[in-house]
Amino acid sequence: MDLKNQILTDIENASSLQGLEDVRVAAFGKKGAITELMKDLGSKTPEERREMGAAFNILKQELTDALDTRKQMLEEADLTARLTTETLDVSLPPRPVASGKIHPLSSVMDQIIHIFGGMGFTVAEGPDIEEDFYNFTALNVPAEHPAREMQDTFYLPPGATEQPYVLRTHTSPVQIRTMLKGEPPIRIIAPGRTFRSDYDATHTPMFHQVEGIVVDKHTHMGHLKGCLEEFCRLFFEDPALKLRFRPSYFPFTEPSAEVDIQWKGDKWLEILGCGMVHPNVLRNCNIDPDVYQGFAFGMGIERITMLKYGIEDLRLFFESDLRWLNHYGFSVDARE
Ligand code: 2NL
Repeated sequence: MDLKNQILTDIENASSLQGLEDVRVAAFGKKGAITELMKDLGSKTPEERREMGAAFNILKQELTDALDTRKQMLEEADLTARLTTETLDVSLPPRPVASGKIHPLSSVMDQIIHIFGGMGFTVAEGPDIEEDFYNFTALNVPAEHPAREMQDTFYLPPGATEQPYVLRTHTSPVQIRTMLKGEPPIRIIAPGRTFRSDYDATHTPMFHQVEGIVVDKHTHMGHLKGCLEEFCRLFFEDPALKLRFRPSYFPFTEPSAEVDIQWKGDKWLEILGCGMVHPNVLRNCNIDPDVYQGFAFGMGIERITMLKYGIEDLRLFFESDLRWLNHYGFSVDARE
């Protein structure tokens, strides 16, 4: 009993978790006082063993409970001490760490939104999976047009509806939806993913586009030229950049043009397509072409990203190669 009281006193007096652990080891460790007593049990008669064994179990339980109680108390005291002394300055800047990079396409998308935002455009979005109507029919693309061919367009397996679903081949359907929903004046850009069944050195089945549209009562070709010239000069960071408008054809614009920029003095490079919104497209969106006119344009984001940053291989955009991303990616801080 002396031993028991001694241990209980030691437990009570332990002032730290380590001190308490020392008391436990002194009692229950390999060479502990209680362990040694238990060893003696082997030399006793069976009756003595039974009696003493039962007493030991009670003793053991009592000491274990005392140890647990004291341990909990010391842990709580420890925590309270830490909470009152330790402080954390949440206003400190983060330590510089090796951080991730912004993908060049993400950066260019942000730049495009920023530039057109400055001209009063807002961003519109729509689904990647589109109805044939929004992707082709409303855009004045005739039923027999080659763009609708299975080889070029990803058609989804036919479902319960008559309308076939497609992966949008351009972001124009976003603009169709915007026109059907609202009233002019309209001034939006539609950046996003687009899909075409094509894969070689200059085509990937998924790519990015930004289209834009302006519809108002007196919108004309001069607005189109001024807007695109402003965009190209800001995007390529050259206030004297020369543009060339070449006549072209799209089913959804009339007249249509392709725009080239003068590159490194002598070369002309095509960078976008544009035109005045075809009256049929306006009509399909319940806009009266005798009252309203619009201009629209579309460009490939991969292409202008490659031009601006001298990226040679299109396919590497989508390989998720960390060395490539580290080289061409943008630091979060340096991002526009
Ligand atoms: C290109 C050419 C273009 C449009 C896209 C458009 C959209 C509506 C109405 C009329 Cl809703 N036009 N979009 C117009 C001309 C050209 O894209 O080369 N894209 C990569």
